[in-house]
Amino acid sequence: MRTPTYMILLAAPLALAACDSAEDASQPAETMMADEMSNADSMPMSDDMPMMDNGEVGQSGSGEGSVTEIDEAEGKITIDHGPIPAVGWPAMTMAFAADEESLGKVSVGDRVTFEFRTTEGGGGELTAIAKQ
Ligand SMILES: [Cu+2]
Repeated sequence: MRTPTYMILLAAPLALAACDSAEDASQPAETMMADEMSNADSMPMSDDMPMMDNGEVGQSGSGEGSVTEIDEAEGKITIDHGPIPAVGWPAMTMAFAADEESLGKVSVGDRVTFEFRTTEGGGGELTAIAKQ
């Protein structure tokens, strides 16, 4: 898929400190680096409600946890998951948007590994899930 986000997060402050557009970076790349930069500034690693104000959308992450609830009508799988540093999430129980394929792969109580994309409002959308 895409380049790991943390590489960009680490590179962005250095690139900016080295003074703007010395390189022939394309416009989309510059825009993306600016976005990642502002996210790094506001990354709430230890806030009590980190999912509410982390507005970065489309970041990829992976984690593991236990399925606590499956809502087929709403297309959601709730997972009690461990910390996911790649997106700045602590351990928590949350509902992920899930397509039919993901919904059919797991049951309540399963230990799972999963991959996801962040969505608006600090949510996540599963892109892969499998029983451990
Ligand atoms: Cu979470």
